[in-house]
Amino acid sequence: MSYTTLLTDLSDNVFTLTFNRPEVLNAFNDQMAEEVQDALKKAERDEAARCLVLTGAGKGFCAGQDLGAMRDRAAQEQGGDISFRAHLLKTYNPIVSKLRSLEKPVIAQINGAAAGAGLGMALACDLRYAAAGAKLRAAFSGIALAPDSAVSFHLPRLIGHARAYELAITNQPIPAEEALPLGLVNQVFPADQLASAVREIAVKLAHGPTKAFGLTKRAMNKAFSMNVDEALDYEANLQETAGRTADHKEGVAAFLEKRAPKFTGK
Ligand code: T3D
Repeated sequence: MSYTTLLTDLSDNVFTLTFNRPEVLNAFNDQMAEEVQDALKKAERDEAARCLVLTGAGKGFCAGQDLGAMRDRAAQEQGGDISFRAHLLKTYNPIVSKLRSLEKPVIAQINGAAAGAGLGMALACDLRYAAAGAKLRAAFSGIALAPDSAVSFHLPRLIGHARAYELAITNQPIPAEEALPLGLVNQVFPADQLASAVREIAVKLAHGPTKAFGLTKRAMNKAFSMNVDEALDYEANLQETAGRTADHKEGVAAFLEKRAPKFTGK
């Protein structure tokens, strides 16, 4: 599949996916939703892709659903009533699920506004690095919608119910500098240094023990729905897998030989 709404790049074991509809701050139309799903499947399958970076072309990260496309969709339906549920099931839901289940570190490089489903994409990533001045905004209530794209799942887990609910219903924009102490982003960089700073982090992660990173993600995903004894048991199972990787053997050997490990992701 060739892409018209995305740019993709694989180099140094880092797979970069750039939303590329800058004239609308990279808002999603259906084409982009389909292309993102395809690109994520490729990145998941490709062993050379050991860390993913999601970012936006131009001055936005992603402004969520393209509202022009939404209006056109409504106009095409008889009586103007569209099925939001059906649309979410074929667009944002599979993307968010894939970002969470993909067993490689996924970074959101938030270069500018992240709103609505665009905020959902950022929150579904494992790590968020933002440009100073970039704004995060729930946006849904601005058009009288409730949160989707797992914003109602991730936001309260990251910042607690009261703050999450407040952000959702006031639609107040949160600048990256305020998002940092809230725990919504991992780090903020000057806008002109964001891409190089994230690249450095991503390349380092891409040369780490990929399987162990993936199992760590699996454990933490699962821990949301387990008690401590279940979590302990689940960890023991995952360690059985991690302990049998070549990277584990290399990590122990490197430590004992007082040298840096060379992880291959195997
Ligand atoms: O089934 C379903 O589809 C339901 C799914 C819903 C998922 C959702 O994502 S709902 C939420 C949809 N998103 C929004 O409501 C956000 C709308 N945008 C904004 O609130 C603001 O644009 C931002 C806060 C994101 C950024 O503000 P600012 O001041 O930096 O930029 P701007 O000037 O508003 O936007 C720049 C351009 O992008 C502008 O176009 P123009 O005037 O230069 O030609 C603007 O119209 C366009 N744009 C921004 N967001 C969207 C958009 N065009 C279409 N759709 C957008 N979402």
